[in-house]
Amino acid sequence: MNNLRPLLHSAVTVSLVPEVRGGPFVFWDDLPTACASAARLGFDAIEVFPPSSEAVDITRLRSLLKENGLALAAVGTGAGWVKHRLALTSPDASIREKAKAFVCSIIELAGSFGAPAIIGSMQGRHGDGLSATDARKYLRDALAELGTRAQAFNAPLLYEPLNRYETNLANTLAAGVDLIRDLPNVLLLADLFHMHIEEDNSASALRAAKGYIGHVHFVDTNRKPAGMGQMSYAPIAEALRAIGYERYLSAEAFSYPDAERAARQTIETFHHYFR
Ligand code: LER
Ligand code: MN
Repeated sequence: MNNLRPLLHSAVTVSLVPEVRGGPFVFWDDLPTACASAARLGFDAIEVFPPSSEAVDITRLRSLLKENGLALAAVGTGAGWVKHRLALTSPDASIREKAKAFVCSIIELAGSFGAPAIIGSMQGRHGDGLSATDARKYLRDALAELGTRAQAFNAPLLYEPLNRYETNLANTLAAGVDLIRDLPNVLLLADLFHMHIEEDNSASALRAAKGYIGHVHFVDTNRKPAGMGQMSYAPIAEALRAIGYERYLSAEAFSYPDAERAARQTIETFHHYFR
């Protein structure tokens, strides 16, 4: 690779889960169309949100990526929660085991492309009889085990702090660092939407989390595509440059006003601030 290689890479989400329709994913249902559009607009990769690992035909995905010159940036595990109500911090040990098995199968799917799996809503929350201490222990134990599993694929496991309406385990990057600091092969996913709700200053939070960020969800303050809300991208771009971040900015945003225009808006903002 020469010096002209861009340091940051663009990705766009594709949901294959009808149950989350209306959620923050740019492309929906149709992997071939999503890959063709992503490639035509100049994205480097796609991020896939599948219903399960078995629902994805690895050979077909591999050829689709190859045909379109795309990489796989990451794979989400949230369907484990949305479809099966599994969580890594369930008070029920058998549900925790099923949650780990679900994530593990996604780690293997993503890992066969050298890509990371994402723990977002599968982290769950404390309350309803589960103490914050026990929830934190369950989550850290699960992340340690799953991070070790991901090591075999030379990919990190991504843990995503979420805003207060989605979890009470870690809402900020600092809380995320505190949770994962000593865990094997676990990095943070910095979602700019959640950060805008929870951080005092998103750029400062990114700088303080130097060395711990493995992925970024690239989106605006209102969860519309980057550039359609009030986000100040210049200080965020500067912070990511300052901490030497060289991974993906992945568009996890509403398909607004439609998939094609959401993707186009995202890539324009990406080129403006990050390349
Ligand atoms: C997933 O990446 C995310 O950001 C969450 O809001 C999903 O619940
Ligand atoms: Mn996210």
